[in-house]
Formats: sequence, structure tokens, C-alpha cells
Amino acid sequence: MAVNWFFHIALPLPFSQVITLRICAVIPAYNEEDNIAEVVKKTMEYVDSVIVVDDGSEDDTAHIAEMMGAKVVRHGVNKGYGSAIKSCFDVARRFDADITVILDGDGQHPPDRIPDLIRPVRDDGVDIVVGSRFLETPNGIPSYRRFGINVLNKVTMLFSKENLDSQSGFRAYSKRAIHLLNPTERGMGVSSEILIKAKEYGLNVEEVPVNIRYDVGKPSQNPIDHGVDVIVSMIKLIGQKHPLVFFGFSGLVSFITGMFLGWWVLDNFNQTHALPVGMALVTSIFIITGIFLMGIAMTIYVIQDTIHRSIAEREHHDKLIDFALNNSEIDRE
Ligand SMILES: Nc1nc2c(ncn2[C@@H]2O[C@H](COP(=O)(O)OP(=O)(O)OP(=O)(O)O)[C@@H](O)[C@H]2O)c(=O)[nH]1
Ligand SMILES: [Mg+2]
Repeated sequence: MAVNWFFHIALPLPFSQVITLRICAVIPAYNEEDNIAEVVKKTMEYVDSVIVVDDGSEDDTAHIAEMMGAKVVRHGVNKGYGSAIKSCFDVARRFDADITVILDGDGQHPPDRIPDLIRPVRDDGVDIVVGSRFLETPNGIPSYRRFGINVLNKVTMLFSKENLDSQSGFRAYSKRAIHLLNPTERGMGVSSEILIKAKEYGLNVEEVPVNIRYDVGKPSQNPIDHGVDVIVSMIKLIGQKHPLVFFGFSGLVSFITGMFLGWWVLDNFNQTHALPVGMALVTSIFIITGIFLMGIAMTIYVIQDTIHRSIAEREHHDKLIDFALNNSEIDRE
């Protein structure tokens, strides 16, 4: 089944000891009955175990994957790409492989590039290797998609600080990355979320060139929906991480704009003795939105602060108990 010779590392140890790394591939799949057999079959040539996360497919995906020798984990209903990737991480964590490769079940990711993805994790201790569509030319990406992906790469780069093919789901992860990362985005924003969290955890990320196929599968989500999904995820992320900056600042801008418009409305009313109703309405919307956003900022800030304080107090309390226990042991001696 697996080509184990490929994953043996000969170390300069006495008696030519050989350490075997366990490599697993996890494949998210939703209604992929036309492609999954081929993907599982080819992937098996390069890894020790193949696990398919069937995201509530209504077709025969799960059955076919099982017949091809993959282990299958099923969602009872379709939960979305991000949820499928979250399950891939959960499965990989339980499986505890040394290296985990995640690739799509629609045949777009060529399994014969798995060795290239694994190599930096295995040889150089890299935590995440992204199969990038932009390192090789020609890369075969349709131009309208290239534009969209570039925009999403730039948006992701604002947070991850690295210019990567952020939407590529063809990746290899070290055990450390699999255990540290816990994606939460349910939609297409998950690929960016993982890179941003990787940056926060200090995981190192590298890219290797791959050509992703566009002649197989069918685009299952409109590219515009895909883009909006990713951008909304990024906005949510800033909102959660920096509520004061994000909601507070936009609230303040809205409030100040409302005040200026209000001043103009009053001035106009004083001169003409007629109320510009439309502008008065816009003014109220700006002022109310501003107050509302600043209220949200304060609320999220207070909730986050309370949670952080209670975690810190708990940790401090645990330290005090440890300290007391250690000292009483010293006393007894
Ligand atoms: N779109 C979508 N894909 C899912 C879902 N759950 C699992 N998947 C799988 O996730 C993988 C990637 O999904 P795709 O829709 O192909 O996403 P993509 O490759 O970024 O987009 P395309 O270039 O349009 O194919 C595929 O193997 C899907 O079968 C889901 O709810 N929606
Ligand atoms: Mg695809």
C-alpha cells in the first residue's frame, strides 16, 4: 500500500538505525463520487494512511472512498468547507501522524506532488508547507481567478505578514502545527485563518510550487461568494482581535461624520427655515450607527477583558496552590 521507503530517514546513528515517520493524508470531500476513487488511489501511493472527511455528501462519496481503502469520517449533514477542514484537523490530531497532508477530494491537487510538500517538514522542520500556484509559470490559473486569488492573498497578508497562496488547500502540516492549530471558520475563510493563526503561534510556513488542475471537478462555489466569504472572515477576525480599533474606530468615524452632517442640516435650517428631511435622516443614521458601533466595541472589550482576567486569576491561583504545596513539603522535610 504505502511506499514506506520514501519516508524513511537514515540518521547518522549507530547501527544505521532508521526512523519511520508516519504520514497521513486527510481529504475533505463533498459530493465527490466522480473523483474520490482516483484521488484516494493515487494518494495511497505516497502516504501510510488516507482518511476522507465526508462533509454530509448526498452521493456515494463515502462508500466509494471506503471501497478504495480509505478510512471515512462522516458529517451527518453538509457543514461547509471550513467545518470539513476543522474535522480534518481533529482527525489528524487523533491519528497523531508525524506529518499530515490535506488535499481536496475533487482531483485538483495532484497527489504526485505530495513528496515535495512533505520534504520541508521532514528535512527542515518546517511546520506548514503550502502548495503554491504562483511559483511556477505557466500556472494554468484562469485569469479571473488569478485576480481574485491575488486580492485574497493581499488581504490575508495584512494579518499573516507573508505573501502566500493563501487560498491553496493543498498543504502539509507538522505534528506541532496539527496540535496547535484549531480552525474555527466554517466557510472558505478557513485557509486564510490557518495562516494567520500560524503566524500568531510562531509556526514557520514555506511554499513549494504545484500546478493545481482546473480541468477536473466543477467549481462548487461561485468565485465571488468565495471571495466575500474570505473577506467577511477577515473582518470578523479583526473585530474579535481588536474590537476597540475596529468597531470603536469605525463607530467614531460614523459619529463624527453624523455630527458634521448635523451641523450642516442645522445651518441650512437656520438659513432657509426648511428642514432638509433626507439629509436629516442620513445624519441620524450616521449618529445612531456610530453610537451603536462604539457600544459594541465597549461590550466586546469588557467581555474579552473579563475572560482574560478570570483566566489570569485562575492561573495565579493555581500557582499559589503549587507554591503552598511545595513549601509545605519542604517544611515537612
Ligand atoms: N465547496 C465546498 N467544498 C466542500 C464542502 N465540504 C467539503 N468540501 C470539499 O472541499 C474541497 C474544496 O472545495 P472546492 O469547492 O473545490 O473549493 P476550491 O477548490 O477552493 O474551489 P474551486 O476552484 O471552485 O474548485 C473539495 O474536495 C470539496 O469536496 C462544502 O461544504 N463546500
Ligand atoms: Mg476545488
